Amino acid sequence: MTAPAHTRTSDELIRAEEPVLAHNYHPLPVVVARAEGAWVEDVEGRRYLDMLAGYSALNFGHRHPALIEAAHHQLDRLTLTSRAFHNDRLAEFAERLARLTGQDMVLPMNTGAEAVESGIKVARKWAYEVKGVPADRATIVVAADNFHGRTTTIVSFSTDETARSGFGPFTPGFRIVPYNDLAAMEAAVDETTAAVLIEPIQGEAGVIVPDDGYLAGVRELTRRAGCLFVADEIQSGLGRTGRTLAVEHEDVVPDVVLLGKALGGGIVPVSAVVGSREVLGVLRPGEHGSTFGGNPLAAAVGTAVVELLESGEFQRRAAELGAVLREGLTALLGAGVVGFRSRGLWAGVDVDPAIGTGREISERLMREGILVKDTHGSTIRLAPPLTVTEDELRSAIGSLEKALAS
Ligand code: IF1
Repeated sequence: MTAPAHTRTSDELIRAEEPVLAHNYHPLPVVVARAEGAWVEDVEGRRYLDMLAGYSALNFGHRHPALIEAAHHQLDRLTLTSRAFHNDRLAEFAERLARLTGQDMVLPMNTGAEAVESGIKVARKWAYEVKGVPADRATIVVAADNFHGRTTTIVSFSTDETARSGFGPFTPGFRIVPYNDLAAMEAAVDETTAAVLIEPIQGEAGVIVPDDGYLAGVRELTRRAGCLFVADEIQSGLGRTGRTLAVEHEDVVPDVVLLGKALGGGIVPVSAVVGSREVLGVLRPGEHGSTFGGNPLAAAVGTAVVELLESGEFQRRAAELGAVLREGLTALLGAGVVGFRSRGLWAGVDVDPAIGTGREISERLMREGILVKDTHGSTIRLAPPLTVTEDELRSAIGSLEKALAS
């Protein structure tokens, strides 16, 4: 007789997963049972400050009251219709998301990878129907060290062998250029190019912030070449960097913006492709779709997320507390931190490899009551909920200092 899950200890639950759960992750040995705001609690009641926030899917903290209220309200009315019928939540979600992002139209999907895949399909169709690229000849220029998701087409243009090898054959039509290199991008764009697809800040690569002027350069280059600028803001967007979208740091408006993660408030998967009418207008009935895309529960939660962002309060908090984070990390340079990149409440911190790997540092931090995730090598990523208080942030930096010294 298997004991009901809620009476098993953390260790028992971790052991129970082993024979039955695919091993596509190597989680830290912590079993979260409940959470609120920036804090999570494990099965035994130990509390941790969540400095990963679901890879930036929990920008508003765990179970933000306004988002939970919107979800509860919708759960008691209607959760799914499919898009074979209209529902009474989708118009408002599309209107307010388009306004928030300064775009004309919205294609609602579910996961980030689906938004990326949909963006690729729309860019290609735009290239054939509007730009006049010959059928099946469209190319898309992407950056080395990109991360856009895990589907076979997306890993086709990954430069991370761990994410790519063993999953071929791969989708053709992608050209890879170094990130933050306008000359290389210029050389790769030609009359077959449908779009340039980049992250305004590369997340998984270690929060790589490009030189000032890079995003504006990509905007100018794509406009001149007559191809689309598609910005993947799935991780960098929705307040994380101190602006609604990271491209706003250079006053750039892409042709297409891909959104996900925090758009679902940490409650349901919600993603979207937002763009100009000229681009998203190429889709006609039956040409693209999704069982859950635009469902009323997702639209209700997504609208509540957009409402939180309309005030600008979370963007301001991320900018102000981002200065505290930057100051705290600067003080650790030479004390175990060999370098860092940050924008708003998002940082990639390079730890001295002699002190330990990113994983070892993450495990030490876990023992200090702080949850983070390593990216590659000895780099850890810090991305707390934008609701984190200044005291919580300062205590996390203090814990990092202790973990580096121990
Ligand atoms: C994992 C990190 C990885 C993303 C950007 C699209 C997607 C993601 C910029 C796809 C997803 C997640 C996936 C998750 C770990 C995390 C991640 F950078 F955020 F840390 F892997 F790089 N564009 N990122 O960051 O969105 O389909 O996952 O909803 O796969 O391990 P998704």
